[in-house]
Amino acid sequence: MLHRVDPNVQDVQPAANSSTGQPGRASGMSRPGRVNTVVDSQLSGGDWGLRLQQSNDNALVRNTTNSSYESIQLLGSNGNRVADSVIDGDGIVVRGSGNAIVGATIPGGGSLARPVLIEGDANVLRDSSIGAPFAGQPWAAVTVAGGAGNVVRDNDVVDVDLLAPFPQDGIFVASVATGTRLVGNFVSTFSDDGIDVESPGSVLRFNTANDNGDLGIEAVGGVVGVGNSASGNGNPSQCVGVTC
Ligand SMILES: [Ca+2]
Ligand SMILES: [Ca+2]
Repeated sequence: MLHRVDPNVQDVQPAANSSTGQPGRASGMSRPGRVNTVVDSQLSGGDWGLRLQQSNDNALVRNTTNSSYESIQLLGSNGNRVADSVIDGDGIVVRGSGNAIVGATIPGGGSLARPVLIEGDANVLRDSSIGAPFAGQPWAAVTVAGGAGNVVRDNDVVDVDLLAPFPQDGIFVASVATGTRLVGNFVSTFSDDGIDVESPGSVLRFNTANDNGDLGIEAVGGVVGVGNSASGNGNPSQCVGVTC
């Protein structure tokens, strides 16, 4: 197992090493302007897999994390890149701005956190595969909970079945999030809506939402929609608030 953590970083905190049970190696002081990288690590167990705390412009690449609470946490951390990683367990939380999550596989199904939870501004989630939230909560697979100008683009967001006991959406944009853009996502088989947008001023372009329990896309007034499509959803309207 490769497990490389830059020795000059204190604020990148890996959880307990899966094979040794020892805390991940992280010591020393981060240096202003230095970009730290965590590459090809496999981390399981612990409360989190990788945590960035007030730490900017780092790269987390090709890691596999599986932890019991938020496998990757970006907390007060900006401009970080999470690429080509498997984020199992309880997914990823982004509390910061200008972060990019690209090429992630996020199976979902954890029980303490959402698969993807985004706060802060101008974060991007793209080219990723996201599965179902924990069946026992009314959660979405991808939640934009706040912030301005976040982008969710070209992702596959697919639940395992329609039978969750709580209404669950594929992508949910909260009313307090401003200027969110959802582009080119494929969303299917969630128990409630494929995409549910509660924030006027959001922009939805070329998304596809099929075979969900209620609507393909549910949007409040003031949402801008272009080129979206929906079919096979339980509600014959297919989409509300945007044209499909
Ligand atoms: Ca909904
Ligand atoms: Ca609904």
